[in-house]
Amino acid sequence: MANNRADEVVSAIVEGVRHAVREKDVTFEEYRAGIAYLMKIAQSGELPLLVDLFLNSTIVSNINEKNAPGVSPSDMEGPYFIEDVPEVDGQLKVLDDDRCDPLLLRGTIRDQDGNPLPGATVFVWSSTHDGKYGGIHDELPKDLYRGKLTTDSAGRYEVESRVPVPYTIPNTGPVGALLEMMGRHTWRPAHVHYKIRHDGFQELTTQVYFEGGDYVEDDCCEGIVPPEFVKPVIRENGKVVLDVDFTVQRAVETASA
Ligand code: MBD
Ligand code: FE
Repeated sequence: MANNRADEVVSAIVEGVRHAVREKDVTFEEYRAGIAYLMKIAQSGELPLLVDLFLNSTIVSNINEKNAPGVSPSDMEGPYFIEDVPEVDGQLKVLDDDRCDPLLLRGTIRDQDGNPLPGATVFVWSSTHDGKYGGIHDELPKDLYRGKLTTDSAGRYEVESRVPVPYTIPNTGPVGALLEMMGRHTWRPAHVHYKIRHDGFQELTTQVYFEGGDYVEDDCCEGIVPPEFVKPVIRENGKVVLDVDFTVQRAVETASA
């Protein structure tokens, strides 16, 4: 059976590309070079990076436009989320030689009415100081700066990691070559990724940043950077504390006959 949605979306994408080809009078040589580039991207494994770089923030804007009042803003998932990660309790695995300060991630997950949500799942992940993600790059272990937490009876989560730093997205492959050709940099601000799940609620994927940090306002991924998730650097007993509460939205009931 024909899929109307597929036809609608793909036709609109093709129309958008056609518009660009006409407007920029793209030559046949450029068109062939574009195809060769896409082949190279696919072979390099950087296809998710390329697409997220240009489009993840647009998907996120669509989501945020539909948020009910008070619901936390979404931000890019990025290419490095891993579903299958161990449950952690209190401490994420960090690199032995990590000279960054300890970072305490903590906060409360709530519904739209402010009720705390016990038993919610909170995925957190962040990169090494040189922009590598556990389970993705350089055969780093999957649970390096990455884990899955469950909120306690008061809807709270808490785990220790390390303060992330700004870093360049992978820039030695075809994505880096393209950005360089375009005269654009490859830096992302320091960030921590979160994904929150709870039965009966919409999944929330977002990121938290540091106030005054480099590239917060000049993200190579044209990030969303929700203002409420740009947090001051607060220290407590030698640890930086990111105290972040999230409000998730009840799932829309699907109409039944
Ligand atoms: C990242 O680490 C990231 O978070 C995003 C959104 C894109 C590329 C690399
Ligand atoms: Fe990231």
